[in-house]
Amino acid sequence: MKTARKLPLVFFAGILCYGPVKSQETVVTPDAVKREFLHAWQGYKQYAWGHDALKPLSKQPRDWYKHSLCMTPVDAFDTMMLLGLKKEATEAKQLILDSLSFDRDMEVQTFEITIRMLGGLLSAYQLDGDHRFLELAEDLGRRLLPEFNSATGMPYRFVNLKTGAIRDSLNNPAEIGTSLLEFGTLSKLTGNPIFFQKSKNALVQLFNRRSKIGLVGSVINVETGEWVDSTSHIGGGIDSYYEYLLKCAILFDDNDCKTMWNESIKAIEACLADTSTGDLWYGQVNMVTGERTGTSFGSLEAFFPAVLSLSGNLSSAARLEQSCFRMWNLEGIEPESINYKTMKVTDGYYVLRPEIIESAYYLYHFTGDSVYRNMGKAFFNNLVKYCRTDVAYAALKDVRTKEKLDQMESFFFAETLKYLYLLFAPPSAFNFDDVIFNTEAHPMNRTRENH
Ligand code: DMJ
Repeated sequence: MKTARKLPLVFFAGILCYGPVKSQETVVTPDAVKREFLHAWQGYKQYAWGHDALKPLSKQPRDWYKHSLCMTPVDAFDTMMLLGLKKEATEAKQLILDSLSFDRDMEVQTFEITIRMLGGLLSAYQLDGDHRFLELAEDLGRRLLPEFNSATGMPYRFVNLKTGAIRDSLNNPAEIGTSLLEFGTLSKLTGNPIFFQKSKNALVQLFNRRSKIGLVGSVINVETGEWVDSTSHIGGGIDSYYEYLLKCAILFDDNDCKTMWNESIKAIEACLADTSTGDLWYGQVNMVTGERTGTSFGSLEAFFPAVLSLSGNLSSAARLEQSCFRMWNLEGIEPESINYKTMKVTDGYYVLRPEIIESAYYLYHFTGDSVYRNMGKAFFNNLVKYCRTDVAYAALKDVRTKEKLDQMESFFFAETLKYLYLLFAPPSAFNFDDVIFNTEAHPMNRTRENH
């Protein structure tokens, strides 16, 4: 008893999660990931059922807008299917079909609703087959369409789901260029080409406004087509624009997207890649002059090894993932950003982001190298150690102090735990080549048929 009282809480968490544990070095199994998923889902069920998310410290529900959009169940559903959690998938499905409605007089952020909700509903339909998922997706897709009614065809950031009123013409490449996987799949499944056309046009319009050296900036006015911020990078606000160029080329066998990706990656490698420290990083430059303006890198940029490996560039992917892992190990868990020249944390926030795990999964898939499962062991153990609460998982206010925040984003279920599970699952458990994951880890089928 004396010894037991001195043991940190994480020891008891360990016993509950995996049975008696030896240490933080415990082997991670797919079942261990599943148990953590169930732990967090149980918390959502008990304290936030029917709402968008659970606040894991206060144990209160959180809704993004006036009415809940069942964001956590929609985002989590396909992970439950992949993990074989049938009972949980059935209860989530019932909740979604009973209570989710988009006929609401409220303004939503088109990017977030597209990647989490539209992506989640489409993959739910493709995995489960229930037509009501597709009906919800189509209804949502139609309500989002007014976002493209700008003079350039690039989307506004917000749209009212009932009235179609749009707002905010200052948008960024990620929010402009991250909808074609979802809108294109919706066109494929409904037979209505409008979704694909509007979304692809937005992507092309954005690409056409690249600078002479092939880069995009951080903020553009979608009415005038003028750049408002010319900082170029691969991080938040631009990241998934590049991801979708490559993924749409593959999913839709689309030659325009292929050309746009090929041109873009050349510019990224020529201007943004930085090996001046001996490691590979991608920093900030001016989109017009190519002059370096910053040496910041963070948890969002860690998506890039996955994209590089999907494009076939495994050596840069592997090198960058090693840099990302160094970032993770600075404080034992990953910060929002560091200065890679000084290797100091510049923003200590950690919101349970998945990107570094996603990249480890892609690299493990393509190389079979156990180094990525070893990284995964650190990701999993550190998440359990620093972010687990009595009822779920919590973000960290600062990785340097490990102080928790009352926040558990739905992408923790959709992405973080899904990629962790897939990293440790036997390769036969999931056929990677059959799908393209959207940026929220919702798998879109690569079949040509309408399902
Ligand atoms: C997710 O919503 C998506 O992965 C998006 O592309 C970036 N941000 C979060 C996860 O960090």
